[in-house]
Amino acid sequence: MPREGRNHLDKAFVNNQAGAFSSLPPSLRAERRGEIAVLWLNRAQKRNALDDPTVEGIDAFFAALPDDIRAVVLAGAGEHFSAGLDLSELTERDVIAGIAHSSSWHRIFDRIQFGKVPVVAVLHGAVVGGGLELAAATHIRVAERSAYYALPEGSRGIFVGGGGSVRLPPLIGVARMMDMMLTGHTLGAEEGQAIGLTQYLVDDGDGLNKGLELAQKIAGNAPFTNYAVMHLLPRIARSDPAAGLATEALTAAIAQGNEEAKARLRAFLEKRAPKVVRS
Ligand code: 1HE
Repeated sequence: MPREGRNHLDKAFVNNQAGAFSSLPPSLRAERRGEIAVLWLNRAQKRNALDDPTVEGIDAFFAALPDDIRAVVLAGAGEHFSAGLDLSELTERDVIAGIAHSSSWHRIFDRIQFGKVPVVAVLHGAVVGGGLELAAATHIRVAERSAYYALPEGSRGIFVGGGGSVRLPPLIGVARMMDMMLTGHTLGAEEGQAIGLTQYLVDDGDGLNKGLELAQKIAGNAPFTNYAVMHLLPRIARSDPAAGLATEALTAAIAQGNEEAKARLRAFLEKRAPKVVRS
């Protein structure tokens, strides 16, 4: 699909309509696909640079996500996913204002990572600075081959401020992050896929469909399992092993005691549920 066509994909565009999504700034656009919400960074003329209204709009979108939405796809309009922080907003901030700004990104990106439903990011073109930090707060990352990743903070005289120093090392490693920040080294889509930054790599133009397909699968899971994967798995993984195993045992017990789990297990045993298929 031509990139320009992506802005006009869905005639059922429901942004800002009653009962749908929160009111959004023009730099964002939301649409509903059944149980899936698609949130577009919609500021292509500025390469989806993240200015304050956009980041606050992301906050509002995730804060007021309708209860029947089971997964979100996050994508960028135009040629790039996001050029990161809007650099034109930086010049006037003093230290205290800078701390408040970074803290607000932390709160908002936490709302994505530890929110109501899993988020699938579809990445293409530049995924830079705060754009990469935003992608790191999502749960599944799909890259199109055009995607590349950069942390140009070093050359700009700034530092990551959207949680990158916490979320990126587990994905790409401290050494690689240091290299990207110190030398401006960029990672290509294939490299990002090889190191596990993205879970899927697809051809240019196929990212949205792949993201929607994955979101649909996620939406079909038991809500408690999705919750536990989002909220408990990353915390268990970071905890000491004894506490982690105790939390895992509790989580497993809660999950299997759930009526939905019992119904799903019965469906498999009675041959009404699909088998595992090799993907
Ligand atoms: C911007 C921004 C931006 C583009 N803030 N306005 N991020 C960066 O250091 C990346 C800076 N951007 C770029 O390197 C390039 O724009 C791209 C490689 C992403 C795309 O290049 P290209 O040739 O497609 O676009 P362009 O011609 O450079 O930019 C088009 C317009 O977008 C232009 O404005 P115009 O008014 O002249 O048309 C650019 O000024 C504008 N634009 N990127 C503001 N980032 C929480 S801390 C996070 C810290 C960071 O994110 S640091 C990384 C900052």
